[in-house]
Parts: sequence; C-alpha cells; structure tokens
Amino acid sequence: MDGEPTAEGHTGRTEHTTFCRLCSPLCGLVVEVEHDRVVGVKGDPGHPVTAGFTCTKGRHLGDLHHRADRLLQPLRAGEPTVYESAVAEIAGRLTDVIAEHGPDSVALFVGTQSYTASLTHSFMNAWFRAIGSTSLYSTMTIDQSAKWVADGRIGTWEAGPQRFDESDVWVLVGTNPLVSMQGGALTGFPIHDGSRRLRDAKRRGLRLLVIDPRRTEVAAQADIHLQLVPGTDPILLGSLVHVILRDTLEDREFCDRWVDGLDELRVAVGGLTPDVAASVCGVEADDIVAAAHLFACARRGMARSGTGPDMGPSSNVAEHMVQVLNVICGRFPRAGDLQLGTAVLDDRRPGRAQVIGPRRTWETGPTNATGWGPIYGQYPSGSLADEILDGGDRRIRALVVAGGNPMAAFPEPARIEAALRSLDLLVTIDPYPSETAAIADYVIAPTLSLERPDHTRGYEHLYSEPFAQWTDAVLPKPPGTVEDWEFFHDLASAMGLPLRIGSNSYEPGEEKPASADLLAVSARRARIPYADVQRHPSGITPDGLEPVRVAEPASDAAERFVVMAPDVAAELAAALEDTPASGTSPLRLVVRRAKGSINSVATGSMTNPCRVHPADVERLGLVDGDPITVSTDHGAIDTTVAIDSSLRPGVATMTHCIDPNPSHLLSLTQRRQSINAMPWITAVPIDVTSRAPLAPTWK
Ligand SMILES: Nc1nc2c(c(=O)[nH]1)N[C@H]1C(S)=C(S)[C@@H](COP(=O)(O)OP(=O)(O)OC[C@H]3O[C@@H](n4cnc5c(=O)[nH]c(N)nc54)[C@H](O)[C@@H]3O)O[C@H]1N2
Ligand SMILES: Nc1nc2c(c(=O)[nH]1)N[C@H]1C(S)=C(S)[C@@H](COP(=O)(O)OP(=O)(O)OC[C@H]3O[C@@H](n4cnc5c(=O)[nH]c(N)nc54)[C@H](O)[C@@H]3O)O[C@H]1N2
Ligand code: SF4
Ligand SMILES: [Mo]
Repeated sequence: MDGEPTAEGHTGRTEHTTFCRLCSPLCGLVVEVEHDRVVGVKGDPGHPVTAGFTCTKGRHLGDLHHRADRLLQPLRAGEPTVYESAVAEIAGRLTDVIAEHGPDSVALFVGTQSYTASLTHSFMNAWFRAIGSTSLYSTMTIDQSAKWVADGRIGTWEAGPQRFDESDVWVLVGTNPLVSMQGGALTGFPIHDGSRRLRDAKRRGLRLLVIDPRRTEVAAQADIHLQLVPGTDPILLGSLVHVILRDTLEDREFCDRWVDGLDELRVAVGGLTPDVAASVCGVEADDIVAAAHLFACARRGMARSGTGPDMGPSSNVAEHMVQVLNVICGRFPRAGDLQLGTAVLDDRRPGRAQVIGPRRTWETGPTNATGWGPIYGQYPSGSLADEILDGGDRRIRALVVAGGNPMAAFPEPARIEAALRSLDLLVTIDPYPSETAAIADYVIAPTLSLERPDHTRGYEHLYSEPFAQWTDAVLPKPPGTVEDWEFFHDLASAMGLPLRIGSNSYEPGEEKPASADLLAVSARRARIPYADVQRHPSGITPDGLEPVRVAEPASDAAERFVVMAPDVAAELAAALEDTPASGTSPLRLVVRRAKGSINSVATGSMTNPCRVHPADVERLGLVDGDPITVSTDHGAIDTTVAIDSSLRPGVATMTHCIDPNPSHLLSLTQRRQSINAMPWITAVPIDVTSRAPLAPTWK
C-alpha cells in the first residue's frame, strides 16, 4: 500500500512511494527511510505523470524534515510549552478579544505553505466562519491580486480559460513557469514536464510569445521575446491591443455577442502606437506589430501572466491589458471544448460558455477600518499593518498566521514588525523559528508533509490529464506536533464552537476524527473508487473517464465583458505619463524565483546576490563577486554582485524572502495600488554601490 514500505533490506532501510507537497506538481517520490529518518529522496519512475522528475527542493525534503531548528513542540513567548495548554490559552484570549471588541478584531493571514496539506483549508475556513470574523488576509494580495481586480472590472468566462494543449499560440507575461511551476488558471502553462510539453507543442505548431525583462528559461524557447523595460507592461500590452484594433484583428463575432466598452478601449489605447510603446518599453516597434499579429491571427491560445506585471508600479492596469487581449480575441473555450483541469477525486460541474459580468465587490462590500473594500471575500494584505496600527476602535488586535511568514514576505519588514508587536495576540503555525515565529506569542508546531497522509484532490484543477494519488504518512508524527487542520479543530473545540464543513459538523468535545477518514470524506464525490486510488502507490491515470466539457450558454445569458471603464482609462493614462524613459539608470530591481527556495523556505546553502547585466557591472566599476550595498529611499541591504547576461541592461534581480532580503528595500505604501493596496515589488529603482575596501595605493 502507498506510503508503506515497498522494500526492506538487512540494513533496516525501507523505501516508500509517496509524493512531494512543496508546490503544485506534487511530484512522485521514492523516499528511503532508516530509523525514522529520511536518508534518500528520488523521483518515482513509476509515477504516470512526473515519471521520475523532481526538482532540487524535492530532493531536499528529508533535510527540511530533520532541520536542526525544526520546532517539535509549541512555543509560548519563545519557550517550549505543551500543546493542550497552548490551545486552551489561545482559545481563552481569542474569546476575550472577541467578547470585548467583536469578531473582526481577530484576523487570519493565510500563507502559501497552508496549501501543503489538503485538509488544512476546510478546517481553517470553518473555524474562521465559526468565530464570525471578516478580517481575512492572504498572500494573494501581495502576489497576483491584480488578476482579481481585472476579473472584477472586466468580468470572467464561466467555463474558465482555454487549455495550452489545444492552442496554437501562448503568451507568457512576466512568468517563468519552467522554474516557478506556476500553471493552471494562472499561466495555463503545463505544470508537469513543462520543457518536454513545450517542445512537443512547438513541434505541432504552437508559437510562444514571452514578455519579460530577462531572457528566462522559458523566454529562451520563445518565438518572440519582448525584453521590455520593467514596469512598462501597460504600455506594451496596450500597444498590442492598439495594433489588433487598428488592423481589425479582433474577433468581431465574439465581441458583438459578449463585449462592451470597445469604443472606450479604442480611445484609451489610441495613443499607444508601436512607435510610442517602442520608445517607452525599449523594444522594436516592428516586434510589437509582429507580436500582435502572432497572437491575434492564431486560432486558439491565451495571454497569461505571473508575478512580473502584477507586482509593478501600475500592476492593476497591466494585468487588465493582459486579459483584454483574450477578451477582444475571444480566447475562451466554447460549448463542447475541454475545460481546464481534471476531475478524478472530485466531481466538477461543467461551466457554461458565457460571461459573468464585472463584480466590483470592493465598491459595494463593507470596508475594513482603513477603508479598503473586499475582493473575493478578502481584504488587501497591503492594508494589514494599517489595520493593526491605525484602525482605531475597529483595529485588528489578534492575528493567526497559517503557513505564512509576513515578516519576510511583506515589503517594509520594520513596519510589519511594529504592527505585529503591537497586537494583543499573535499566533503562528510554523515548523521553523521563522522571522514571524520569533515575535509570536504562540507558535504551534505542525507536522511536515511526510508525517501525514494526503491525496491529490486539491490540485486536480491544475492537471492536464486525469490523475489521482493517495499517500499514507511515511514518517511517524513527532509527539509535540499536530497537523494544521487539527489545530483549527482543537481551537474551535476549546472556544466551544461547532465546525460545519459541507454537510458534516464537528461538535466541541467530540472525539477528533482521523486524518485518513477525513481524506476519504473529502474524496466522497470521486469519479472512480477511492480504493482503486489507494491500491496504486504511484498514482493512477484512470482510463475511460469522460473529460469535463464546457456546457452551452443559457438561452437568456445577457452579462457582458467590460473592456474599458473610466477608472482603468485613467490608470492607463497615468502609466504612460509616469513610465520612465528607457535607459539603464537607475538600475531597476525585478523579482525572480530561485530553484532552491520556495518563498522563505530555503534548501541547501543559498546565497542571494544581486544579479546585474555585465555592461552595468562594468559601468559601476565592479567585478563579479564584489561586495555591494543595494539601496532605495526605504532601506539598504548588503550583498555581492553577480554577472548575469540573461538580463536586459539596466535590470537587476534578487530572489525574495531569503537573506539578504530585498523586502527591506520596498515600501508598503509608496505607489500602492488603488482597490487591492498592492505594494510596488518589481521594477523598483535601486542604487548599487561598492563596499570593496579601497584599492591599495601602491598597486
Ligand atoms: N522555485 C520556486 N518556485 C516557486 C516559488 C518560489 O519561491 N520558488 N514561489 C511560488 C509562488 S508563491 C508564486 S506566486 C509563483 C510565481 O511564479 P512566477 O510569476 O512564474 O515567478 P518568477 O519565476 O519569479 O517569474 C516572474 C518573472 O517576471 C519577470 N518580471 C519582473 N518584473 C517584470 C515586469 O515589470 N514586467 C514583466 N513583464 N516581467 C517582469 C521576471 O524577470 C521573472 O522572469 O512561483 C511559485 N513557485
Ligand atoms: N520582495 C518580494 N517579496 C515577495 C515576493 C517577491 O517576489 N518579492 N513574492 C510574494 C509572494 S508571490 C508570496 S506568495 C509571498 C509568500 O508569503 P508567505 O506565504 O508568507 O511565504 P513564506 O515566507 O514562504 O511563508 C511560509 C511559512 O510557512 C512555514 N511552513 C512550511 N511548511 C509548513 C507546513 O507544513 N505547515 C505550516 N503551517 N507552515 C509551514 C514556513 O516555515 C514559512 O515560515 O511573498 C511575497 N513577497
Ligand atoms: S518542490 Fe520540486 S519536487 Fe516538489 S512538487 Fe515542486 S517541483 Fe516537484
Ligand atoms: Mo506567490
């Protein structure tokens, strides 16, 4: 059975078939264990989808479990404590805060590592619903909430996006999925075996357009790579729209049926000729025209984006223009087409081929204390510090952090620290003494992935072909740890709150269910017998499962996309006004994912140099490896310089969340976007100065 030893030699070593849960591909693994310690991790060659692939992080999974600083029991004010007492005390304090100041004074921050166990979210959300708070924050709003803002202002297609697999063009704006593995509804790029799938797709005729200031791993495979000046995306994308409308390449039929605001769009992009965009964005005008034609003349395929455009100085309008490309060219699946994602352990109702019009929830929903409205039921993380420090009577007084590390991940850690320290109560669930854990009142120590059972249901929507896998725990659960879901279950119980999840309810004082049973419950709508999945340790690609196909639109479907509204037009005009002329000074720092880390969780021994184009290194009088100080108006960090010829001249990169952490260079409020309070994280002007000792004068 899965997770059970598959071989045992006389050394006492056992081999276990399981899967990695650090990021979305959930790569199949074979883990070698000796005396309850991982002694080897390799890719599972028998896995029908990942077929032996792992990245360096996956191969370090054992080190992550056995890190010397791993927390194996909870901390109270930095000192070890007993789990049951910690839960009782936290429950008491939260109950008091709520009684005195109301439920909204308790906030939840949901970080990326809360996704590593599929039971966490249902119990976490149920606890949050039970306390009655609306103060919900997550990493999405310091990441790609420009996508939510664009959805809210343009509208969405009920059946979701088109699939990469059937497309003949694909556009990637500011994303490098060959390293980040970001796929699914975000970039649409295949998360499994991306290099091979891209090669195969190109062989059958797919053309790839990449818009990125760096010649990334994926840009190196592009038919056209527009290596733009960072932060100028709204202008470049607006110019692509300009050319498409000028040359009447839009999908007329689709626009007549589903799109409003085309005239306003035409006016808004009227000035964004290829020549204007070429001079602002530092690319060739002919390439802009060729790119627009490449996209618009294809039959099928979308423009998708990652963090690059969504973290810049005009991120909401940048992402808006990405989505406008798809809307005016009608790049959405029609009735009968395959829907993105698969359904094996879950059942999915097909979406209809019709528009869900704009939903500007932030304009109608109740605002938080500092005046920000809700987006997809959350408030913007860019406003969290303000809510704690400046929220007056309505301020946030207690914060629970689940699988996140705001002290490392948010701009301006000094302000975040001031805010977190001023709380009445800060609780985090973290396996390590993270920067946030270091100042928390309570830290709950969770199990890590190999210590818990799980299945792949939560990630099915990202798969290109039907697949399911189940795993038992590979390592015993350390005595002082709990699974993340258990903490929320136990906290609710200690607060006397029943939890409702779907049709199930969990009453205070009732015996806690087992994870394996809860996993079975969460797969109750599986389209194949759950036992079949459990019988295949490496996972199963079931035959004959009917794919999910897009349904016909309702006969009275009347909602329409709105491609240009007055606020968006004003942002586009401001972006043109503001964008710096292309040049190399000052350097602009852009975001970049490193292969060895996942946000603040680093594997191996990682350094974080500031990578700069060779011409800039020379201009600055530096040589590779020189010690430097990188500074902005907001802060300075010491690192070394590294030569990187994949960059556009004038561009520098560092990775985020690891030391020396570029968050110290960023502001939480400067050029914060309207609507989602998104701070400015990429394309940030920096100064680089040498820290080298002065050269000896006799040389
Ligand atoms: N190994 C690893 N994988 C990860 C993560 C990790 O930390 N490490 N983090 C995960 C998370 S939380 C996320 S959100 C995803 C993110 O996934 P991606 O968005 O794919 O992240 P990156 O690989 O950093 O790609 C961002 C790209 O944007 C480009 N860029 C920077 N500034 C600009 C700009 O102004 N305009 C344009 N057009 N491009 C720009 C950068 O050069 C870079 O190539 O990755 C996930 N996967
Ligand atoms: N400068 C700059 N800043 C950025 C970005 C950038 O590109 N540049 N990217 C932004 C993006 S896209 C994101 S998503 C955010 C990331 O923001 P966060 O999600 O806050 O990311 P992490 O810092 O990785 O926090 C994850 C925490 O979970 C802990 N953890 C690990 N495994 C488990 C587990 O099984 N259970 C629990 N409970 N905890 C676990 C880790 O130790 C870590 O402290 O950062 C953002 N910040
Ligand atoms: S961390 Fe690496 S091995 Fe693990 S799922 Fe992600 S890509 Fe696969
Ligand atoms: Mo992210």
